[in-house]
Amino acid sequence: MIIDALQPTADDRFTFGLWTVGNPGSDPFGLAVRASMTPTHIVAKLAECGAWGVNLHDNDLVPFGASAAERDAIVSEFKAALKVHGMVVPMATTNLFSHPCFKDGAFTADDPRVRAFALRKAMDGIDLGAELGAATYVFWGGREGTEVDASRDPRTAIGRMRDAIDFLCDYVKDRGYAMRFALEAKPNEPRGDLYLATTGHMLHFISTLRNEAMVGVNPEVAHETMAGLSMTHAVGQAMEAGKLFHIDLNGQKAGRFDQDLRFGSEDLKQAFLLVRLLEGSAGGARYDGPRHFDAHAYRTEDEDGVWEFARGCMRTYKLLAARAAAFDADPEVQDLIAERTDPQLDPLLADYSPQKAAALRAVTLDPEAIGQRGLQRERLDQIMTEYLLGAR
Ligand code: GLT
Ligand code: MN
Ligand code: MN
Repeated sequence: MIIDALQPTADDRFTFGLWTVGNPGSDPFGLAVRASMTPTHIVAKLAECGAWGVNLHDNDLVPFGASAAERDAIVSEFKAALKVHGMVVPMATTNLFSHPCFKDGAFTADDPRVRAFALRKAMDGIDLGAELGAATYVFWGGREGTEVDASRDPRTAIGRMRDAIDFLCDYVKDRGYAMRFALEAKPNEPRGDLYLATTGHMLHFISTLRNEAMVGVNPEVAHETMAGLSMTHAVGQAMEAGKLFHIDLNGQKAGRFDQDLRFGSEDLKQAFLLVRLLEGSAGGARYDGPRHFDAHAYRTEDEDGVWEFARGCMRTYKLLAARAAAFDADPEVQDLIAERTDPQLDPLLADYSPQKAAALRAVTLDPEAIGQRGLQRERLDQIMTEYLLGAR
């Protein structure tokens, strides 16, 4: 039997949201181009494509305003489908952006009734996530921003955000759920400016929480790229801090609206470097969480195109992982990126002491000679390009 090395397996931990493959293609200028699919149909088709799991917002599964009995019936039908198709729900989240009551924020809204409703909705969503076995709960504050900064002191907004996240952390602990939170940043859209605009903003915000240990980040390729930043650097900082709890993979051109395109469909080099980092092929620790594709098919597609899109995300990830492994196993690459060590200098460069400061001052250093040295980055980057193009 020939095993297709690109066929996804459960070990790949590939996931899609109900809202991603289920996206009917409507946009601010046009109507839906695809019929909506039931959650159970999506589960069956994702399983067929080789995905490991499916993620959801509360209202992707249970319509807003459903009665308790309706909710329970929907959830038990969904759980049955998960079981039949061997799928898991690793992540859940709350829709705190669609309903008109959230038009000026949810957790950061000025009206205490809105904040109360948002907390209640999030608690219900957490219960739903726990029931489905989700170990990660995402918070994307789509409406947590403003167009009219005169209306709210940003410090007030941040403080309210902190109160809400800490409140919900305590709720999770009180309920005894094995669940961690992952906060997702975005610079703008749908608001003019969102508070907590980048993964870097989020990492600092998390350090101010009472429940810091159970909160990490969910960086998204499109959102960091919209901010003109390097996703690879954002993810690297999160990993170094032990805070990469989840990740949203997709494709995005800089300087545009949130495109949420198929993973790897734009900026292949950035995608390669990101996968290389996540897979640890350059030597660092490997990310062991879900690889979630927060993306949707082009508006040109019918349902077949949607599954082509889903398979494409996973296939490209695996191709990039294989290309990164080959790149990092190449002796020429290893030679070019070999760490330079210096037994005399290295111990002096961390953990200050007056003796080390004095020793540093005594070392002979020749900045002119150092400045003349070529670093062969052209060679390294060209080799990477050739791996990406299949020439090596
Ligand atoms: C929405 C958003 C995504 C978030 C989802 C989680 S909702 O689709 O564009 O980036 O990850 O709330
Ligand atoms: Mn996202
Ligand atoms: Mn996005």
